[in-house]
Amino acid sequence: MQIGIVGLPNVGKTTLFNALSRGHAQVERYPFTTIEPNIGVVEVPDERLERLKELIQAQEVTPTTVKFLDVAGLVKGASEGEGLGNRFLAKIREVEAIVHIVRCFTDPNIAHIPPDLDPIRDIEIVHLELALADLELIERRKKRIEKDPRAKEELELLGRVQECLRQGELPELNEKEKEALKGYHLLSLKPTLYVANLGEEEEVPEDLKRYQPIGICAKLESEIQELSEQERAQFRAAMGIEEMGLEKVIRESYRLLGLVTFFTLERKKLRAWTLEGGKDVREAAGKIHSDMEKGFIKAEVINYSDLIRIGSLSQAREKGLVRTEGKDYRVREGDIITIKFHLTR
Ligand SMILES: Nc1nc2c(ncn2[C@@H]2O[C@H](COP(=O)(O)OP(=O)(O)OP(=O)(O)O)[C@@H](O)[C@H]2O)c(=O)[nH]1
Ligand SMILES: [Mg+2]
Repeated sequence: MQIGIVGLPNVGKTTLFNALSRGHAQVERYPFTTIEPNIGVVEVPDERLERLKELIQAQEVTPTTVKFLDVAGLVKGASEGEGLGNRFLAKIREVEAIVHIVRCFTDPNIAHIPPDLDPIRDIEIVHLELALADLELIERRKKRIEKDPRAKEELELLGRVQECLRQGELPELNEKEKEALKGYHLLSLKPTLYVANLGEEEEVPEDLKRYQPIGICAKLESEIQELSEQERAQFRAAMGIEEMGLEKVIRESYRLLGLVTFFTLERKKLRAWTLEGGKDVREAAGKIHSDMEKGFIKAEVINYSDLIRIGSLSQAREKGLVRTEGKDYRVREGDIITIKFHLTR
């Protein structure tokens, strides 16, 4: 799972990236600091792991992870190769979702292009560049298939998408159409989470709320990540912070992508995994090991909420709450799964 961080130059993309990944990618007060993309593996915070660990006396706990990609800033004209535009756009095509960060903090020492602060305009600049890049791609594809009688449906669909993007709108698509467009990796259609990068004292501006952004202070978040775990806990308690902005970003990305978390427990090793929503338990097995998917026999499943309610695995078994499920069972959020499989050679 890869999530790309996009936005204008110098808005705090790398700062957010570093905070998320506890990394030390270069952050500078001038634009176009990031040239080559930074990739970071981010652990997904999940308080259920702590509770499960206690309850089943796990000795080792491994959270699930998601990859974040931090790329060069986008400017007007990027779709035509302005700035580091092209390179940026090609990288973003590969991601499953976008975190679009918009600058809301004021700091005269940190250049902003364009110079004044206008978050809505900034979002629209990015949208426009993404749409232009998509339109170009659609145009090329249409040319290639326009004489093919079998491609009539595809042509129609592309025409409709094109019309919407030209109007600055997003097309309404049914599942079949979404599927048909998947191979295009259209930037405008990627699920997007907006993040308002605020100054320490600021709130999300009223007019920005239509994008339902998560407000964070990237600089502060990255500084807090530098603290030891203990210091961090103290800081949070003192400030009364229940959930860090970063945790919200990760949680919301999950929701946006329709991802579910499932757990496995093997010889006192507790582990969380990520699965696309709607997938069945055999595909879940494949996340763990391809052999498990190939040789899948059945799965034993109990949901986290049931286990916590009952309080122990053995009692849950006695009460028949640990179910046996076949390959078509659709994995639910928080399922704890044991896969039974045979080795196929
Ligand atoms: N005051 C303030 N400064 C910030 C905040 N977030 C980032 N900055 C500063 O803004 C500057 C740019 O931050 P970066 O994270 O490098 O921005 P970027 O979007 O990755 O920039 P490019 O890679 O050049 O496109 C740095 O000097 C940061 O310290 C914030 O929340 N408040
Ligand atoms: Mg950067």
